[in-house]
Order: sequence, then C-alpha cells, then structure tokens
Amino acid sequence: MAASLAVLGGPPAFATPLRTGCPNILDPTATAALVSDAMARRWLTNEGPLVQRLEERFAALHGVRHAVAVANATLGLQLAAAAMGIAGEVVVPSFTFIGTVHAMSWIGLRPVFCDVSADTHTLDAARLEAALTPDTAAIIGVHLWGRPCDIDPIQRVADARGVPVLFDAAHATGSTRGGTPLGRFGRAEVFSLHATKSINGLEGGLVTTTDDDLAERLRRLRNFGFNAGGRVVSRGINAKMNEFSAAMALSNLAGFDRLCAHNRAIHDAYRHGLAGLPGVRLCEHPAADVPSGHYAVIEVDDTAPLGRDALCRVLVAERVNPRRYFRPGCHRSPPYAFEPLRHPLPVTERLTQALMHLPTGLQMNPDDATAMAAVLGRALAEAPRVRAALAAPAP
Ligand code: T4K
Repeated sequence: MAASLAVLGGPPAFATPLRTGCPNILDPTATAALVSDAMARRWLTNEGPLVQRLEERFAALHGVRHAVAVANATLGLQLAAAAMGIAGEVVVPSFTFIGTVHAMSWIGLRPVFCDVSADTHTLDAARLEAALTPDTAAIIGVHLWGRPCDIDPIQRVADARGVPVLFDAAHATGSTRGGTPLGRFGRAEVFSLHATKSINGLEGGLVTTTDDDLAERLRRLRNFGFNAGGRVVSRGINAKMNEFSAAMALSNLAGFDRLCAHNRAIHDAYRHGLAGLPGVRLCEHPAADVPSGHYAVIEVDDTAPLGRDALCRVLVAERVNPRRYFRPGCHRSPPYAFEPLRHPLPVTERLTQALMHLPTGLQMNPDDATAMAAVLGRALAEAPRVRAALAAPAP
C-alpha cells in the first residue's frame, strides 16, 4: 500500500478507518451461541453459569485462587478498596486512566500522586517512600500497557510501612512477571474486560486474589451485601456482571493465544517500520511478560522533526485514530488539579506530551502496521511541508 499524506493533498492511506481500541470479536458465531443459550435458560445475571465459567477460566489463566467477576474494573477497584477496609490517603500514579483515581476518590479516599519510571511507565518505587505519610492507607500500582509494575520493590516499601498494595491490572490480562502470571500480587488485582481491552467482554472486570476472606467479602459487596445464604450481612452495591458480557469474554478468551500471536506480528511490523526514524521509538515490553501485545505505544522525543501532536494529526488525516493516552495526567484534571501537588511529576509531565498509541488487533494486519510506519516516516522526512500543511487554514 503506498503511503500518502492526506494533509498534503493525497488520498488517505487507509480505505477503512483503523481505530486504536477497536474491539476484538474473535468468534462471533461462538459468542452468539452462548448468548442464545443464556436467553434459552432465561438466566441473564446474578451469578449465572456463564459468569461462573468465566471466573473459573480467568482464575486458571492467571493461576490464582479467586477471580470475582464485576460489572467493570472501576467498580472492581472500589470493591477491592472497600473489602480491604482502607480509609485515608492512597498513593497512586497520575500517569494512568482517570478511572483509577476517580474510583478511589469516589469512595472518599484521597489520592496522592507519585511519579512513574521513564523506562516502565509504572510507579517509580524509588520515589514511593517520599509520597507516604502517616495517613497513607494503601499503595495503588497500575500495570500500564500490561507491563507489570516493579512489584517486589513496591511491596517492600508497603511492608515496611504496614500498608496494603492494590494493583490496577486493567490492561494486564494474561501478563506475567518473570514467568508468574499476574493476579496474585498485592492484596488484590483488578482486570478490565471493557470492549477496548485485549479480552473484550463489552463491559466487565475481574478482581483476583489469593485471600479467601477477601474474595468472600468481594462477592458479598458486589451483590448488595447478600451472603451465600441470601441474608444481607453488610453494606453492598450492584456490581454484578451479566451473562452477555460473560459470553463475549468467554468466546474471546478461547482465542486469546491466536490474538496474542496476531498482535505480536503487528508489533514486529511496527518495530521494523519505525526503526531508524528520527526521535520516534516503539516502547518495548518483553513478549514473555506482556503476551497480549495489545498496546502499541510510541514515544516521540524532542529530537523528532515533528512532535507527537503533529504526527497524530497526520495519522488522523490518513483515517487512523491514534490515542494520546494519558494526557493531561490525572493531576491536571478536575477535581485533582485544584489540589496543590505534593511531589513534582517530571516523568509524567513528559510522557503525557510524548506518547501515542497506534491501532492493533483483528481490524488490521501487519501490512497495515508497515504502511502506518511508512506514513510516519514520510511525514518526518517532509517535516517542513507537513508543518505548513497543518498550519494552513481548513478549506
Ligand atoms: N484502569 C485503567 C488503567 C484503565 O485504562 C481503565 C479503563 C480502567 C482502570 C477502568 O476500566 P473499566 O471501568 O472501563 O473496566 C477507554 C475505555 O472506555 C476505558 O475502559 C479504558 N480504560 C480507556 C483506556 O479507554 P476512552 O475515553 O479512551 O474511550 P473512547 O470511547 O474514546 O474509545 C477509545 C477508542 O476505542 C477509540 O479509538 C474508539 C474505539 N472504540 C471504542 C468503543 C467503546 C471502538 O472502536 N469501539 C467501541 O465499541 O476510554
């Protein structure tokens, strides 16, 4: 496919739009069959058989005792924090989806932002200690782009202070740390099955833990405080997953290995195509740790002839929808922006200006990734012309 720059007047490079986050539906026929079964059973929610099967399969994939299905990961984070009984401040990266921080704030926890590491984009364990105060109730690590946090150093800091760790694993289905699947670290980990995630369950999430008591509390909290005997024994809320979400997630989970292989091939094409482009690099995650390859993230540094935002506009003109996750940073978004920042966040500030996510998944093939890299290469090579085209008033 010939690369062209629509901002310079050529036809768009892609006839069909490519969207970062476009949902993967691996086997529509299998999904439809599961949905049809659920309708025939007329058991559609409240811990139905498909939800139970999904919990078993997810727990097996992650090698963990408990996987508790919930309506979405945001509620999962809230349930986990509530089940852990924490109150006060939580140390959390600002470089994450706003949902991580909103989840905590919504239940009265006060976020204290800590910077991330430039290499991993996850909590910088070396800066963690300085963020702790006598009011710190928990540390929230986020396995961003599916890449595991520096789990051991974070846990050591937490243990020294006697505070629990909760991991936001929304991006990390199938990820491992040194051969050990995520899901058993900290007190709990919270995965997302949102449609844009590697395993699409329309909406949904799973909270994993090795702690039997915590799992029991989570099951109660997600269902209005009802215990297994059907009696209300505590506060609770409605955070239950429905059967259609479980059907979609189960059929996608069955093809997870195929999806991972497809995404790794796309990554290889991006890596090859972007090699040598000035100031642009593909952020690499060890394939053994992040098999899903779901996130293709590029970093555009100050030496690039065009900045991240200009390259983003070039791609949009080519019918690609890249995403600039996560800008402007939670600390710059209301209501957190109204609080004085306790600690500088230089890495976060830089990453919010520098990263761009490119499409992956079944909507495309490796040739599309090669064509996209060629578009970026041509834009960088013709930077003055591109800048002029972007500055020109719209016709
Ligand atoms: N923690 C972290 C670290 C997270 O990233 C998230 C969610 C959470 C916690 C909370 O998990 P959940 O409570 O959602 O389970 C999207 C998702 O809505 C959000 O789930 C996700 N992170 C976040 C990273 O991405 P937006 O605001 O970017 O969504 P939107 O509508 O702009 O769509 C993103 C892209 O996906 C676009 O290119 C369009 C495409 N798309 C989206 C949908 C829904 C499609 O092509 N088809 C679709 O059906 O937040």
